Amino acid sequence: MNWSQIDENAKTWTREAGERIRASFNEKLMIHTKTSPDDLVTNIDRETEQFFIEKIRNTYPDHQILGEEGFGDKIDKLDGTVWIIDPIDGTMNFVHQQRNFAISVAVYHDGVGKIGLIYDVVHDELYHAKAGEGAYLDDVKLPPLKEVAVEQAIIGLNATWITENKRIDPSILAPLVRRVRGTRSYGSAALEMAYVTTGRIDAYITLRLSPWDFAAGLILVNEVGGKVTTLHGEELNLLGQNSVFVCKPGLHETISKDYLSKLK
Ligand code: 2AM
Ligand code: CA
Ligand code: CA
Ligand code: CA
Repeated sequence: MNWSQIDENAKTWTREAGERIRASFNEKLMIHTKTSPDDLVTNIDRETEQFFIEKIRNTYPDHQILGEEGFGDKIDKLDGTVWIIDPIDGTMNFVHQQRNFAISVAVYHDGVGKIGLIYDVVHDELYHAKAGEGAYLDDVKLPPLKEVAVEQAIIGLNATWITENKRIDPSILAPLVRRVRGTRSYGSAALEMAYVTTGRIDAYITLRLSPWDFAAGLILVNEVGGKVTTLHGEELNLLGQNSVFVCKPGLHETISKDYLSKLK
């Protein structure tokens, strides 16, 4: 398997997809809702996923593709080479703000992460990693993450999770919010994982993501020594939905012990 060639192709196609998305800003968007009024999809999400699928099928007919918008394959195991793609992560931001969204592309082989790309389309910034070779922002290699005290940490967290909701007792994370230096919510899981990779935030906690939301971020964060698990500390399942806890080393253990151990 020529992983350098796959990596080069993945980067080229991702930048090209980004260029098409930037060009679409001048056109009228078609916006639809999916599972709820807040769950949006546009013609550009769909067209971008189809763009990747055509490229991958033409070049690598034996690879499998798992994409959010469903134009890829129905996958129930991770055997062989699998591309996991979120054509636009942060669709609500894309629609409302025309910024704070990303393309997320990951390539796994027999369940092992090989290539992770997160492309901040508007800033033309590509976060990328090849397993075992470190993580980069464009041409700059990112240093290993350093430990930080809870009191000095900024965590990525949506306010939903400290108000009444279906997934977590708000009294578990509220005391953490009071103790940390600050919280942020960017509305793109992929970008939040890229921000943990660069150290702009120290952790990211969320209650329900799908494989395409975290597949690339998981590879990036691992390359700089960060830890990615469910809120219960388990390995993420790339074939289903997960709670996701992304963290600097050390801080992961502290937050797990002091707060997440209270989870049922
Ligand atoms: P998306 O924009 O690709 O749908 C928003 O907080 C983050 O959660 C985004 O990364 C978003 O990805 C993701 N997300 C996952 N499931 C979602 C859902 N059902 N509705 C809205 N956002 C969802
Ligand atoms: Ca979506
Ligand atoms: Ca997503
Ligand atoms: Ca998406």
